[in-house]
Amino acid sequence: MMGAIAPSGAEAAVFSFNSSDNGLSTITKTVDGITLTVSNPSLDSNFIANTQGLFVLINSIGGNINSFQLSFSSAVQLIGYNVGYIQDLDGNESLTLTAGSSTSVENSSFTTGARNFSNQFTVAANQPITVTGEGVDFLDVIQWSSLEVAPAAAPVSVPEPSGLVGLGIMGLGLLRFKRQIKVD
Ligand SMILES: [Ca+2]
Ligand SMILES: [Ca+2]
Repeated sequence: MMGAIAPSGAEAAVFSFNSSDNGLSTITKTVDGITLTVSNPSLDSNFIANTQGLFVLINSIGGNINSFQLSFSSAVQLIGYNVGYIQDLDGNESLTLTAGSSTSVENSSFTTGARNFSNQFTVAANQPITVTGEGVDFLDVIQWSSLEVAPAAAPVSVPEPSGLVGLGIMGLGLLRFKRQIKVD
């Protein structure tokens, strides 16, 4: 386990993947009060996992895993992951994590061991993160043996004055509606 201290200073939570996750359509794990949900694998609706971790990218006869989703029960900052196993990679693989306007692109080359996310972005509670793999060719495998996040304050969203604008438009709409009633 990495057990690293996150940049924010908060103690990181490490979620481990192993054989117990094999065949599940949705994986849930709770560490330090944070529940991780891993869902929507793009292969027969089920994840594949073994002692070396969760297959996050795989080419197999049954189909490819090249996308799935992550979410957390509270706001977290993505820290890193441990690659438990790789197989037959060609150097064209990437994993892209996307949540709203935040993106982290994990580019080749992949090696086993600990790695920080290239962009350690923060997500809100239950905000889905889509993980999409590219460059999935013959026999390619990337497995995560663990995933590390840190508790975070909810991502700051810039308040927009659109509420007022919306009210103004609604007001205009009401005026038009009233005028139409008068005309009719
Ligand atoms: Ca490849
Ligand atoms: Ca290959």
